[in-house]
Amino acid sequence: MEVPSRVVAAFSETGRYTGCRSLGHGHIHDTFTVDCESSGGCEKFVFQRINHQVFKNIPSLMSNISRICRHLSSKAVDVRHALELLSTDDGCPYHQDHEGNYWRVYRYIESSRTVEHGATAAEVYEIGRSVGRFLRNLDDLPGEPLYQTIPGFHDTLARVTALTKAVETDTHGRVAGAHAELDFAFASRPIALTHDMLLASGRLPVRITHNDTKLNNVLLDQKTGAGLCVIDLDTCMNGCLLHDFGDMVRCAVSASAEDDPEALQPIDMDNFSALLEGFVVGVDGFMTPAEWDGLASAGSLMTYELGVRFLTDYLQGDVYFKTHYPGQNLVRCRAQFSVLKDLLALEDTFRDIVMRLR
Ligand code: GN1
Ligand code: MG
Repeated sequence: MEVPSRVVAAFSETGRYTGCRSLGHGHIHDTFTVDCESSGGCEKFVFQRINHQVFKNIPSLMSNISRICRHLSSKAVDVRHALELLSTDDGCPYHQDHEGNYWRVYRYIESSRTVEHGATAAEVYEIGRSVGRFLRNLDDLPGEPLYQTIPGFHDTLARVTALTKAVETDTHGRVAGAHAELDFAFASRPIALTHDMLLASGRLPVRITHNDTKLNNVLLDQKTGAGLCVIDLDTCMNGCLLHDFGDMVRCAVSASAEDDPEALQPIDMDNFSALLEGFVVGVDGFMTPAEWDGLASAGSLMTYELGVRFLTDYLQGDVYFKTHYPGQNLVRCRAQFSVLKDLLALEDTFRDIVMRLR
């Protein structure tokens, strides 16, 4: 698939379309880099066809993202520290093509790279610092609260309820082949309950959070490795800081790919420490005591939640996450649960590391 030239033409600022490649490994949208030529020379843009099954209200979604980009760029000390969203000629931050698809465009951030898995301590430090800075910079976003793009996105208990429903309906006859994973998922429900009680206690502040902080959603400088910019802003909305920290822990401490059928790599404690140090520098003093208390178990929570989501999608016939082979969502679930077992066994050690830094 390519970006149709009529779509590129809708954003006339880009110039004349000369080439296109697919970009990244996202599970939701279709992403491309597009080369264009204008009197100013050649320039690269990132075009995304937005998944409007997942994000149903595109105008509200894109209004969130425009506000966030403008706010972050007003604070950025370097143009590469904030995404620049382009508008169509009539000033709209997205374009709907004749097939009903929605498209948006960012200026490509030059000399940047992402890490998929197997990150070094230096890389996770920079990723932690970038996400911390991102949260801090969004703390004073002016205006109305952001639109909730996916309500209940990190309501882990509701995710477990959705799994229960998927088991009851068993629309694809897959429950029989997933007993071990289902038993583990339901036996681990206290992880979700504990966090739910903490949230309900009101001790955790509601902040603007990113909600999808896997490693490859942070761009690093190709040469220096410095953290540049947090991308993939669709799920930015009111949330809990621990979800952002926890999702980074999930990816930073295991060298395995998200669908590694073995996922036997040992948990990397140095990466946990580096991630935490970077994050603490980035948020620069704004964490509350309850947030500090939750850091050690945040990785388990997010790993559990994602395992449950992959398992639910597997049972429902792979309708949400893109898959590249049959059974991939079950393999992803197993990999998450394998990492989760290791994380749970190490929570006291994580707690000691957090205490030392605190
Ligand atoms: C999806 O779009 P992408 O690939 O960055 C998902 C995240 C999951 C992640 C797992 C909107 O993120 O919640 O953690 O896959 N995003 C959405 O790889 O559901
Ligand atoms: Mg992404």
